[in-house]
Amino acid sequence: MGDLSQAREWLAQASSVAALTGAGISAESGVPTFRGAGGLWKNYKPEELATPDAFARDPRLVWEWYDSRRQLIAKAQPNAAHRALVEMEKRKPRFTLITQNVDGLHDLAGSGKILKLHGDIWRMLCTQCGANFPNRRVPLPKIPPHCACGGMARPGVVWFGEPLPEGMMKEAEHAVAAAQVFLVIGTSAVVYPAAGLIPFAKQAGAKVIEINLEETAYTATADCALHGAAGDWLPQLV
Ligand code: BV8
Ligand code: ZN
Repeated sequence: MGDLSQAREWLAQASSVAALTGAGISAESGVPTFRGAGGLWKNYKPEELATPDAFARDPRLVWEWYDSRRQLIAKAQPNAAHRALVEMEKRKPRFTLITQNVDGLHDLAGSGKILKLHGDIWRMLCTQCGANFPNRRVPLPKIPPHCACGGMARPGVVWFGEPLPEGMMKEAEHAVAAAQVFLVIGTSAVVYPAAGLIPFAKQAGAKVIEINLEETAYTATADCALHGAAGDWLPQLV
């Protein structure tokens, strides 16, 4: 399983590093995780609301959920874990941050190269003209919000059942294949194809270091599993 000193050694020797983050890295910033105890949306499961069908059926309800998340995220600051990854990016010749999160905290922390597998809660897509535009209004003055063309806008995120942005997984796979170390931070590793990057990294020969509060399906195959908070472990790793 290895431990902190082993992980630090692998990381120190690596010239190319990739990292996959999930909701757990933003937990210490006060942003509730998807499946954790403080569950994002009490009455509904994210898998029921974060879908095209839910939006087609009740755009107002889905937008009320996203607006409440935007209001919460707007008050959140990056934490020591986000900042440790910014530091790592500065020190490594090659560093690629791959995130499942849509909260924008990696951008706020100062990360440069970020592959946003699941989109961005601070962007909107027009259902009519297809425009993809930033919108940081909190709270939204009108729900559902509309595009300048008059069309109804949807959140700029990838819902369940929707494909990831074109070429995104290919770019993530290239980064993982080139990495000597693959950090997997704060993800329950249940959402695909994102979670598929973990076995992909193993097969590509990278050392997989998992940092999580709980065991996941990939803890056993990790080269090193650091059990605990990302905000505690990551600064010790850098
Ligand atoms: C697709 C954006 C195909 C929206 C999100 C059956 C089996 C396998 C797969 C499927 C299946 N049925 C359907 C699928 C596919 C589906 C999927 O994987 N479903 C899962 C639920 C089974 N995937 C999809 O639909 C994807 N698309 O497959 O398209 C396709 C191809 C071509 C053409 C058409 C279609 C799209 C998936 C993207 C969904 N969108 N988010 C939004 O945010 O509103 S996913 C959502 O879950 C978030 O992005 C979130 O990040 C992500 C994953 O969750 P985690 O980040 O891991 O968060 P979670 O709460 O689960 O875990 C947090 C972890 O952190 C925990 O382990 C906790 O212990 C730990 N933690 C907590 N605090 C800390 C900590 N760790 C460290 N420190 C701490 N302080
Ligand atoms: Zn439009």
